[in-house]
Amino acid sequence: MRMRLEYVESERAREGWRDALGAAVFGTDPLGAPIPPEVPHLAVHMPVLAGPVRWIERWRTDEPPHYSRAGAVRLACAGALAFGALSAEEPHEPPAGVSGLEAATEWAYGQIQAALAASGCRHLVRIWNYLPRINTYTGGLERYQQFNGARRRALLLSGRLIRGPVPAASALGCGRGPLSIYFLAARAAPRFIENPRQVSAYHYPRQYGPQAPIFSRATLLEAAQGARLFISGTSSIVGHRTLHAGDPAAQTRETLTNIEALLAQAPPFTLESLTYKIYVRHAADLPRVQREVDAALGPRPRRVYLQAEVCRADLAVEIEATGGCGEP
Ligand code: 3EB
Repeated sequence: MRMRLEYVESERAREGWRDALGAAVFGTDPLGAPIPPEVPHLAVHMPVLAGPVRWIERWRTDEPPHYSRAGAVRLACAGALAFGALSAEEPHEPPAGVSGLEAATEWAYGQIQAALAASGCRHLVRIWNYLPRINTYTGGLERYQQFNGARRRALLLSGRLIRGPVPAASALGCGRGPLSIYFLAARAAPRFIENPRQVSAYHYPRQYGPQAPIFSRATLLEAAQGARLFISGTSSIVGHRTLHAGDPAAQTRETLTNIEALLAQAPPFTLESLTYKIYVRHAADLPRVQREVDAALGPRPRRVYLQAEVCRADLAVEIEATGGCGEP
């Protein structure tokens, strides 16, 4: 089975849904995209930079998926792969001792666990997490740190590991809306790749929050048609420290160096062979980020830019990338 990742403008998205596993719509008005209701999808309030009013990120295969629902999770299964999407409102009156975001996160990850069991694709390969006000503190804890604690508790509760074989991930701030999560899962376990330049996220020291974020730096899924590589959101972090605070150009270069270090462990992928999703905290930094990205990647690789809060306040840019999914 082949797998394709594409970014389409909503005006051009009338076609191409018959073999769609799922989609995520990014923009200031993400709700207006023409997506067939059976296809799992999410709307993420996140401005597009240097592009159309909205990007539809669409995952396609070459066989018609089977669509279903497991609890709150909308699922599409094709071959040995599953795509799932769900959103979770934060309760105004959460159970005692947890915040609304923590309650929503624990509930969402419980739903995902149940959906994975139902789908037969037990192995989480890649997961995207979008939540509003990610850098805001409530009750003395940043919302990203609240999310980290709740994600960790939910994974432990469902009997999953919290280091080693954990999915590649992204976690970013969106403008508003519920906690929104989509994921790719597989019947077979992927390979889990760490970055020799970086402390594994699940081993970050406590100065970044009482509970560490749980994700692998990348996962690699082998298939008869070739491997697919899923690189987590990557930033200007070396060891566990942020480098080049206040210098978005240098942060972009460091981030790309981090991605190259990962690629060295995942042949035959190269910087040129990937598709990129680039999150820029301040729109005003876009030209500086673009200049570095263009210099490193050249004209060929597909890339989209979004404006988003990144999970450390001193990070100006974060880059995720995917390989082996139908790039040029
Ligand atoms: C970092 O390297 C940057 O919490 O799921 C990147 C990718 C980041 C995923 C997550 C966070 C997450 O720590 C932040």
